[in-house]
Amino acid sequence: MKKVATIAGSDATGGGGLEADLKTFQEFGTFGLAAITSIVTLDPETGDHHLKKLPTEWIQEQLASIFAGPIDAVKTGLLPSEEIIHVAAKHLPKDIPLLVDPVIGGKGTKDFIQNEQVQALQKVLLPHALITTPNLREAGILAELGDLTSEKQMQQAAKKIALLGVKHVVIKGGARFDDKQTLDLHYDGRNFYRYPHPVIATPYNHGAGCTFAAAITAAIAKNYPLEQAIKLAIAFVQAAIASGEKINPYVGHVWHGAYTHGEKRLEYADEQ
Ligand code: PXL
Repeated sequence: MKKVATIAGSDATGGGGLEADLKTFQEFGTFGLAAITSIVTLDPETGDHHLKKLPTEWIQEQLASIFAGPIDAVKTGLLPSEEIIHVAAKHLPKDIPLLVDPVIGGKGTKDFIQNEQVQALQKVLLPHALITTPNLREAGILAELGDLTSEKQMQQAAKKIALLGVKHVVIKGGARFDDKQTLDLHYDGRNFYRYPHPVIATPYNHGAGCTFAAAITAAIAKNYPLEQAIKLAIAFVQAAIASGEKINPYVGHVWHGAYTHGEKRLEYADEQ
């Protein structure tokens, strides 16, 4: 069985972060391992998110545990300090496909990382990555181009990000400049590949970005060619968004099980 590892924050409410990663890895029939960098909690009184970073030594020990055996692909998510980014870069074996999901903020959260951490991602981690999957906003920040408002600007951002050393840039279009139709854009250092698809209208889409990145990582571990991995990840996330669930008064999450279990799901048992 393929082994897939994530180095990410815990989203206590279970939609994004390493919860999304592990659930997605499982759905892909892979074995998931995880190192927790931080914990994101939700204040039930206000809906505010709070971030708690774990001590670097604890992260180091988790990384040593993960890489005690062979791993087929690795994903990084929220790495909330420069020190943590350095530790991750140092302990990641260089011969394993690495996907860097450059988590800067979450939906409805304040930014988790600031300029110094963005610089560390650019200099320390992205040069070792096979793939990075920024959303539109993260792509604008990583490329230092500000808000991206057109496909042309997405292309410019992808080119600038590729200059950091990462081989494939996949920008997640989301619903930021068109609420009906969205575009995921892949740049491999030479050509652009377009993946247009309809936006699914629902407020319950927290965790979509993490899930997309985790799906690509698991597919890469299973030796899917990247184009197939991206197509499969889009279908997987579309199913997850279509089955989104309200989880608390503030937020609703994608359901990571939808693609594989959607039709077989025992709705009746849920109602008991
Ligand atoms: O979806 C971005 C994200 C990533 N990682 C963690 C999160 C979130 C969003 O809330 O909590 C840990």
